[in-house]
Amino acid sequence: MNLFSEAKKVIAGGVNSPARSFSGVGGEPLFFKSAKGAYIRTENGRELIDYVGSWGPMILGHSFPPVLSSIKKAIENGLSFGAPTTIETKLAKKVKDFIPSIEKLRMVSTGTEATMSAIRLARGYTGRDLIVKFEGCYHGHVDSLLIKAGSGALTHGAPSSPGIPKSLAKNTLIIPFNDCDALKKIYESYGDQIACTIVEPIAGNMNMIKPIPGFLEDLQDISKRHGSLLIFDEVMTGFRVAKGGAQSIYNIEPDITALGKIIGGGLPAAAFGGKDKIMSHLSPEGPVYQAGTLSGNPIAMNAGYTTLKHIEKPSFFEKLHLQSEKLMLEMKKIASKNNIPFEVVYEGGMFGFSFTKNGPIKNYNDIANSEISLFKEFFHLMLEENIYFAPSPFEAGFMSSKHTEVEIDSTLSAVEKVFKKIAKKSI
Ligand code: KE4
Repeated sequence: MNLFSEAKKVIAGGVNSPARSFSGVGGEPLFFKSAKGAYIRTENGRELIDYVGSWGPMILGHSFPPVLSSIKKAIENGLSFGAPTTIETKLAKKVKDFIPSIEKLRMVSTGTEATMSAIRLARGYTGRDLIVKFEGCYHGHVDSLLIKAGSGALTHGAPSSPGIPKSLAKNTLIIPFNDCDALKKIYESYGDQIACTIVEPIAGNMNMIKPIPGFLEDLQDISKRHGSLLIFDEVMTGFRVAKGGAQSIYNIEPDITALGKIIGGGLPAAAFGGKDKIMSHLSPEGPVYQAGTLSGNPIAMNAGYTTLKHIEKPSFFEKLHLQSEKLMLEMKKIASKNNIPFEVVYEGGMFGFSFTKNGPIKNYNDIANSEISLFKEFFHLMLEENIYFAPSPFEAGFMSSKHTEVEIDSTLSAVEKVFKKIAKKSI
């Protein structure tokens, strides 16, 4: 029985999220049955080394025993009360320890809810309607953020999906990532109408792209000067690139931070938080409404709390960074030995690689103009070697503490084999 055809009979597109559909690489999506540590097992019994990690949450590896036991213990007391529990306070305090710019937070269930609520809060707090986002950054499927660059540069955005009213889209201004001039121009034109700028401080949805020196600092200064809020979407980078997220690496203090993925330890949980003077505008204290039946779900809170407890030692991220560094630099070495155009980026437990002759990617156009077909070929050849990278050239890769020398070395020997095959074909 074909699992995908079965799924397509009852689930739209056969998947509950397009990112897992393999539409970015061709072919049919894999169906998984179980996962442990750095390994994930398909329904038909293949065991793969997993560098997707459920798109980020599995930083301790799959089925991390202390997380599983904290969940088992919590479910004995019930699943959901729709009322406050002490574990929500415990996790919120732990998040504040990790990310000091957060004085108060609000738990939600998905990263989309976190960013959607953060921009509503920014609009409510400033009384302004316009928001600025960057081409290629993804913040979840929020109407105001599923917007692509309009016709000319620096113009009002256009919906990147049907179903989003143009009247809403025009309130979102789009500029290229890492473009400080465009940022200055857009604030010169609209500064006093801009409620917030939202950015992935290290972009992870157009492959992995780091901010160029000065970009985030300019963003912080210009936001402050115009009284608009700076929102860091750290749903992916939070607790991933460093204990304190990207903001701790670049020493920037955003007004609001959105978090997700790792904060739930693999269960549905996310959050947004920032200065108390901003967060106090949220209902029931303030007028900005935001709510959620399963927000702060105690099972998810326990999974998230146990996860953060096991990644809080500085040595955790020092080691994770070395693992990512070894994989990326060795892959680059093998690629150049085979004259394959290949660029790599990495920070903490996150990495990206692309096939391009044009040097490091700095924005969406760079990755869009990279050799996408070569990526697809590489992806499938590596899958044949039982190595599972993200099924899209626009996604990032995720290392876990369970990817030891063994997994990294077998990945690299697979890369040797595959790059040789690709090089031979191109002669
Ligand atoms: P969710 O609503 O999917 O929990 O989070 C949305 C989101 C917000 N912000 C950033 C920076 C994100 O990366 C995401 C979601 N990331 C994608 C992968 N690039 C999740 C995978 C999927 O959509 O299935």
